[in-house]
Parts: sequence; structure tokens; C-alpha cells
Amino acid sequence: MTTAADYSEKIPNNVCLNEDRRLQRALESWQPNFLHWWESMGPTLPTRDVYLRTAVNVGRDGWARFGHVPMRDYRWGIFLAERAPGRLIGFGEHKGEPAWAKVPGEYRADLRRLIVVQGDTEPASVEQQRNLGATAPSLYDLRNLFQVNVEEGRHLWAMVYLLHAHFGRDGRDEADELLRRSSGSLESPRILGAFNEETPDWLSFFMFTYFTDRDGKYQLGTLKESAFDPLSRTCEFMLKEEAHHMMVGTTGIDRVVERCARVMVENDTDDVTGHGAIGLPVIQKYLNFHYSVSLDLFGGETSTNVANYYTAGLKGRWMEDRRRDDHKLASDAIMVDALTGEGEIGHTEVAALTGLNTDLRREYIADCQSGVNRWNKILADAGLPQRLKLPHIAFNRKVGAFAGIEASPDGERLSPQEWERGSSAWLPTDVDKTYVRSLMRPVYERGKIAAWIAPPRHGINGQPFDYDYVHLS
Ligand code: BYC
Ligand code: FE
Ligand code: FE
Repeated sequence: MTTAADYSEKIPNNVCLNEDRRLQRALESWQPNFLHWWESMGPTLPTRDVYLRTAVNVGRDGWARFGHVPMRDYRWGIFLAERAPGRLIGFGEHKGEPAWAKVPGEYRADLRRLIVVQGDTEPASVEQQRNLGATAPSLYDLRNLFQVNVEEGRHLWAMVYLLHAHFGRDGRDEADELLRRSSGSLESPRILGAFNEETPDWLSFFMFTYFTDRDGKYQLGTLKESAFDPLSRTCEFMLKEEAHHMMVGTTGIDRVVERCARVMVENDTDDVTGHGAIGLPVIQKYLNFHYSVSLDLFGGETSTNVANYYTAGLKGRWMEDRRRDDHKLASDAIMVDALTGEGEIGHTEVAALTGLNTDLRREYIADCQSGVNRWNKILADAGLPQRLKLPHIAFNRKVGAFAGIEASPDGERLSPQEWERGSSAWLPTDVDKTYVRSLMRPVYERGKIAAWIAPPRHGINGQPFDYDYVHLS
């Protein structure tokens, strides 16, 4: 089914869309709705063109091309990673059977649900980030924002393709719903909590791309294992684009910390407010917030949903093929984070299958820690004793075992009164947010950068920092 990418089509694709006229027509009639959504809910800053990477193929000899394009003309395409001939299902009760090219009737509802939840996050993030162009710290950052935005738009296309191609009438209805719900809406909000939060400033944006896009990396990693081959192949290709989103977050926070450290050292002070930088306590609070809402995205510590998904072969584990067990887990056990009988924050043993959200969350947490280590190295190299850290798993949770209690960042269980007294020291307050916002003034001059952030070490695609990444209109 996969061929060379067809770029002459209205919808670029490598799925031979022109061989299925019905599907092609259905997607071509969704396309104007997508463009209307992009115009009304996407980036608000008017631009002439942006130096963007466009996915054009999936092959080993280059999958993307770079060039200045008007964002509305971005070629959102449908690309599935190459088919692995003879691919077998790697886990669950169908382990060893051939992967499915079509959706089995008994798993239709669950697969549709997973694809809809995944698809819903993509436009949500574009909506959350739509006003950030107005306050970009440099043309380089502005370009990265838009790159992330167009690619999340393409990820929406990826899920809509699956819905249209494999779920008939209800798939088309779900595709329409994906454009109808909107982030933060009271009547029809996005499905998952984190995607209804605001991303009002660039520190939030970098935290979001570090912590929340990283949930995307891990969820896509589990869906890449899916027995449903088209889902597996589309997620594999999405992960390629996701790496850049992660880079934006990681290096974005690097640069905020680097700037803060330098101002602290140069002025011999812990308080950088008034020196135009963002201080470590504020960075820590933003980190606490984005990390804890992102932990919620993994669902409950124990979940029968995830057990069913795994057994059915719909959603695997991170690096499934590297796990040394029977890939069925029917009689295995796992320790998960839990409230103990006495209401203490601790652990309990459960069936491995129902603990799979915890398994994935742990992989994610270890990965998050690597970023914190990086930022702490920047502080250490500047000769500073302060350090950032990930808050405890029970801190500020709204989903799962700790949703009903309060805990400090150190994992100490708190009464509602203690939480009330402490929370302003742990989560961004209105004062913190107002301060951060006061720093957010746009810098659109080539080679210039806002005072609260250090310049990047590298430009994009070998271009220098002072390249004309974006032409405003
Ligand atoms: N908010 O059995 P449970 C990305 C619901 S990010 C609201 O504990 P389960 C991206 C849950 O749906 C990756 N509701 O959890 C990043 C369920 O409802 P139903 C997105 C929540 O089902 C940045 C009920 O609570 N992809 O790509 O095992 C920018 C009980 O749930 C939340 C996916 O998530 C929440 N946080 O796991 C752009 C992959 N958490 O069904 C893009 C697909 C749980 O009983 N989704 N609930 O009505 C999944 O695999 C699973 O649905 C979840 C939840 C991991 C989300
Ligand atoms: Fe995405
Ligand atoms: Fe992303």
C-alpha cells in the first residue's frame, strides 16, 4: 500500500489515496473544515511566511524539506512509516498472530476511543498556543512555535485519516467532533485535563513542550506497538516529528535557567526580579505545575481499561520488544503507587496488567528526570548551590490514586488547611504569572533576543541564529 509520497495531490500522502476515491473525497471534504479551524483557532500573529520543515516522505534518504512557506499553504499530509512485511503482534492474547490491516469488530469501539483521545490532544495544543506569537522572544523561537503548531496539525490529520479510512460513518463524525471541541471551552472542552489549561506565556510553552509533549512521546510509543498496523505505522512516523517538540522544550528551559543563573552570578543575588530574568523559585513552580498535570495524562495508577487494551493488543508497553517476559503478563504482579489502608502515601501490589499506566508513567518520570539533571548542571557550572527537582508523584494530582488527597512536593500528606497555606509556595500564583507575563514583550528583529532568555546554541537546519526565520506581514 505504501508508495513514494504523492505530492501532486490536494492531500499529500503515501497511502495511495488516489486509489480509493470515496476515502479521498471524504478527506477532501474534511480539508476545508480543517483550514477553517486553522484560520479561526490557530496562530493569531499575522505572518507572510515561515521557515518550516514539511514532512514529504518517510524514507531513509530524507523525510522532510525546509523552506519559507505561508503557514496556510503548509502541506499537511498523511504519512505512514513503511510497512514491515510479515509483522507479527508482539504482545497480548494475539501475540504471534499477523498484525491487523483492518479493525477487528470486537475492538472497534476501544480502538476508536484511543484514536479519538490521541487526535483530540493535537488541535488542543494549537489552540492553547495560539496567542504566543504576539510575545515571541526571538524570530528563532517564533519559528519553532509555528513548526510545533503545523506538526500538531499534521498529527490531527494522521488520526483523522485513520478515523475516515477504518471507522466508517462514526469515524467521520468523530473527525468532525475533533474540530468542534475546543481547549478550555465550557460546553465542549478537550478530552484530557492538561489540554484545557492555558499556555499564556513562553515559560509555560517550554514547560508544556518539555513535559506534555513528552507524554505524547510515551503514548505514541505504546500505540506504535499496536496490533492495528495502520495505527502503529502512523505513530512511528509521528514520533519523528515529536523529537523536535521535545528539543524545543528541553533547550527552551535550558536557556531560561542559563539566563537566570548568569543574572544571579553577575548581580550576586538570589532575587533576579528587577533584573529582567525569571527566578529559580518561579521556574520551580511552573515545573511543579506542568509535571503534575502531565502525570495525570497517564490515567489511574490502576486501570482495567489499560489491562484490556494490552490483552487485546491495542496498546503495548514502552519498548515492548526489549522487555524480557512473556508479553502477556496474565499472572504477573507489579507494585504501584497507592494510598495504603491507613491513608498513607505508599505502594501496593496489583496485577501487572492493571498496573500498566504506572509502568508507562515510570518510564516517563525517568525521562523527565534527565531534563532536571541537565538544568541542574547549568546551575552547578555557574557555581550556584540551588537545584531544581521533580515534585513527588502524589503532588497536585487530579487523576488516579492521589486525586482525593493533598501532598507537598516532598510527598508529605497534608490536610486541606495545610495545602491551602502551602500551595502558593509550590504552584504559580497570580503574582508569579503577572511577573512572567510582564517580561513577555516580542522581539522580532533578526539576531535579537529578549532579556529573560539566553540565545540558542544552534540555529535550525544549519542556519545561524540571526537568520530570517519568519517574515511578518
Ligand atoms: N483527563 O482507566 P483510566 C500528545 C479518563 S499527549 C481527563 O484511569 P486509561 C500531545 C479516561 O479517559 C498523548 N480524563 O485511564 C502532547 C477514562 O475515561 P472513560 C495523548 C482522564 O483509560 C502535546 C477514565 O478517566 N494520547 O499526543 O487507562 C501536544 C478512567 O481512566 C484523564 C493518549 O493519551 C485525564 N488526564 O488511560 C500535542 C493516548 N486520564 O474512558 C499532543 C490515548 C484518564 O472511562 N489515550 N481520564 O470515559 C489513552 O491511552 C488513555 O485514554 C489514557 C487514559 C492514557 C489517556
Ligand atoms: Fe503531536
Ligand atoms: Fe508534539
